[in-house]
Amino acid sequence: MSVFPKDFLWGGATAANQVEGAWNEDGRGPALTDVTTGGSVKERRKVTYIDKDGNHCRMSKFDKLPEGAHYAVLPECYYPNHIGVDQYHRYKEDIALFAEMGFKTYRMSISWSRLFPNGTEDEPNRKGVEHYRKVFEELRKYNIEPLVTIWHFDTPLYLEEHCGGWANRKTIDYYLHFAETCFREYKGLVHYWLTFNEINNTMPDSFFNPNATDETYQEACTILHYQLVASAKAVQIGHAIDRTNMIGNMICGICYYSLTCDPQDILLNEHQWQKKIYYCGDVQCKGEYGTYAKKLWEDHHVTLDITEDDLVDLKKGTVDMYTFSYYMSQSVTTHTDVERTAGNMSAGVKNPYLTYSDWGWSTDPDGLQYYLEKIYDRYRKPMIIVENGLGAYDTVEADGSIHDPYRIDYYRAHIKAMARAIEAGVDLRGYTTWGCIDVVSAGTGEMRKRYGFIYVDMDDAGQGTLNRSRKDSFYWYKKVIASNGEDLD
Ligand code: BGP
Repeated sequence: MSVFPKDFLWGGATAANQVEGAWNEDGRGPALTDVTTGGSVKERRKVTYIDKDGNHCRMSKFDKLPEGAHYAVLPECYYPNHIGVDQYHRYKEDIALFAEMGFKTYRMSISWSRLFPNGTEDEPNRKGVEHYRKVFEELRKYNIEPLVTIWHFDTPLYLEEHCGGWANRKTIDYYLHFAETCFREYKGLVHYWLTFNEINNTMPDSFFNPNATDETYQEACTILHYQLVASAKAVQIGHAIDRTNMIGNMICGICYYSLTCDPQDILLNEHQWQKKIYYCGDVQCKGEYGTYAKKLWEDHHVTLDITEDDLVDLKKGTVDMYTFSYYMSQSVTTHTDVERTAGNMSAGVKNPYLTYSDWGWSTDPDGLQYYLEKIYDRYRKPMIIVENGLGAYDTVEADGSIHDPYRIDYYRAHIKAMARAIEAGVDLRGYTTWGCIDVVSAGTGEMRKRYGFIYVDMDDAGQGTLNRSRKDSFYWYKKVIASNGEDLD
């Protein structure tokens, strides 16, 4: 007998900006991802703009737009998100492939600027609204439950450039208007919602950078506070519109370890969990900031614009379920004589018990079990793993087949870890693997960092037919779903 509940939500996940393409079609406005170039594990993606003297320039996505400059699509640059994998036009074909694998759910996001091109309009762009309605209806045709992320790293560029983005409290209202439109328009079609993708990853430059300045902390904590309030208010609106809605948070779930048993390392590790994992999770699940948050603000001289109403909203807007992405664990230490790793999102201390991907991400299924057990015990809310997967190079054989045993091994080990966590009492309700179809990498902008069960013929320079084909893992996952997680061979 399978340990997975009989209605377990097996499926896959993507995000609008990484799959849709059609970046300027049918009235869609641009998002920051549309002025972000491709990159690689060694060379970071860049955001492009024209400065006040008319020069074409590039900067890191965490830098601020200089005075007098404006974001711009430059003719000499390639922007992979403009094409994505063309799912905007090929959603029927993709959904048919998901259905062939037996998906019970498909996690996707709604592009904010497809509904509200600038983010500030009163009325939504009907073509955008109708597009997603057709997608949800297509999913329902196959009994695939949509699991929808409202915000997946794609604030409209206009809001970023002209309204101060998330550093401005007013953005909460724009977001809520967008969220409310989604809840109303898709009532009855969608029941599972996530308010913000990887909310704790929004400002990695402070929370993930040990050398961040107080000023960066001030900005990061402000942005996070506004997003946390927006999330809590969205939960309340979503429930008021349809009380059967299951609304979750979404945390970038890295499992942190202390590298040694030096008590200083143990403390450092605990503080790491507080700052990076509990900070948002506690607000979204318990309705208030943890005690350590106040210490963090004090240490970095942060003064937050928290109103009495905010405190009430945070309390009232706790989520129904805890969802998270899980790719890797990371180790921390106060010691300096240690081996380090390099990679996007993963620069840190090397754990000698683990292997690392070509992008420097550790493979650690036990870390997933640990994370599930630890977090479930903390919040006692249903959980869904909404991202997990291995970014790898795939080779297309002469006959068109793609053999990806490394991906199957990765998933097998993680599904076994999920089963152990369920046996230990965790209320795990679903699993959507990341990039069930190859997508543009969020971190590096590459196509060759592939996650999919479905291969997409497209390279890093935008060359390819965009044709879809099934990898070996496609047939394997189909068996896993058909056996409700029992047949992992
Ligand atoms: C998460 C994001 C996804 C996704 C994934 C893999 O942080 O929510 O959008 O892309 O990471 O990361 P990458 O694309 O950098 O391999």
